[in-house]
Amino acid sequence: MPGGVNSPVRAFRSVGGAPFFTRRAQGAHLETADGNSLIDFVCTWGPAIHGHNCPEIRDAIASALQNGTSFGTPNPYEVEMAELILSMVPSVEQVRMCNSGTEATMSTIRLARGYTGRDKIIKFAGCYHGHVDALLVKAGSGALTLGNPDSAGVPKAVAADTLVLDYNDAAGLEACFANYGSEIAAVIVEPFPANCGLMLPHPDYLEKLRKLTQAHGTVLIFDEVMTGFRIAEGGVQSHIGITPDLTAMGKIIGGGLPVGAFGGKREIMQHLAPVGPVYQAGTLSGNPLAMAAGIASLKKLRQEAPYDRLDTLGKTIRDALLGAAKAKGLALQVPQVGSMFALFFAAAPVTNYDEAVNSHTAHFKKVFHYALEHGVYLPPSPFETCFISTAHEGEAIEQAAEILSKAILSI
Ligand code: KE4
Repeated sequence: MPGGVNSPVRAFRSVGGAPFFTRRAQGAHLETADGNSLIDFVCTWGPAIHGHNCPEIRDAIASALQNGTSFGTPNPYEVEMAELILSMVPSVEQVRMCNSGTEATMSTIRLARGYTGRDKIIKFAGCYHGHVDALLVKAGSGALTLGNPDSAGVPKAVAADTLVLDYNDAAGLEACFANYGSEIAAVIVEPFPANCGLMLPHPDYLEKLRKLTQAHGTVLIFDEVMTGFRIAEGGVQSHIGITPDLTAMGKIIGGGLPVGAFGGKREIMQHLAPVGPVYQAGTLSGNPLAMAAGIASLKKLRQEAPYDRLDTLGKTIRDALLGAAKAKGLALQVPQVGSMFALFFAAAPVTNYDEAVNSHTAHFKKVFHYALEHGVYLPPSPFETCFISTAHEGEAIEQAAEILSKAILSI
């Protein structure tokens, strides 16, 4: 396996050192092949909101397994999943299941282009939407110049239809729409960007984005693969009261099994094959095991509504980190929303990609390794977001707060 991993971030290249291997996961902990137990703040990058090896999810998979692993036909599980998603995310009038967040975002882009007949799209520096060619693009020489590939293998011609703007730059947004408005098929955004640490919108920024897209007939896509069902039952869009046209989803809705989904306005979704001209497909889309796992996860969220509890856990960690940084005289920002938080060693809140990359990443690396040596696993990159599960409640969050405080003091 190239780099010994099946996904690059797992190789610890951003923090140095060699990754550990996990043999088992339970609740808030990973049990490593070296016999260590780690309090996990990666939560398999988001899905494990109920903690690892959640009994309800495990039992749901075991029960579905009695009926086989995959049918390749419509099945009751996918109908129940669709009904659950529609009941939890009001902006979603129709939904299509797929097998990863990447498939979900890729499909929303193609659907928006097919629906509008336009080619250009806008994304934002620092936002990650999976490894979609059209979205592995970095900013051109100027905000109004078309993008350049951000990965080998992405043709310039593909990148050329992607405009990359700065998140939170309302003026840049207005200028771009003034220049290209009628040519822009879609804007895709992580409403709370969580792939370059965690960033929050300036007041009215997302409202401005909604107004401009509405005015120009541009499809507004919220990539809620991470934030969906995590920030609130209805994701960021319900938390801030802004309705996108399409939403990309993933992670939590698979309960740890491979899954993605995208959905939104019926008028747009009706352009999808077999009803409309935009092709999209998948052998294992709506897979009964992944659906059973996701249904159990969503039902548990609906039943427990754990969001206030998760926010309390997030604030416990945030306050411990900020308290230690103050005692140490270190400039630290800990953006935190519910069960998501990040660490930026910076003097002021980080509100865009450039500010994120200019933060003091060497300090993060020291904190990462101190924490790991003392039994706490943070994401192995300063440009990721930490996740908390309900299983962290009690001893795990208290232990982690203490260890992370000591990690800051050890710098
Ligand atoms: P997947 O294709 O990895 O299921 O989802 C892609 C994706 C789409 N949109 C957002 C907002 C995402 O955060 C992701 C994937 N998240 C990363 C973590 N930053 C997954 C970890 C990894 O790549 O190994």
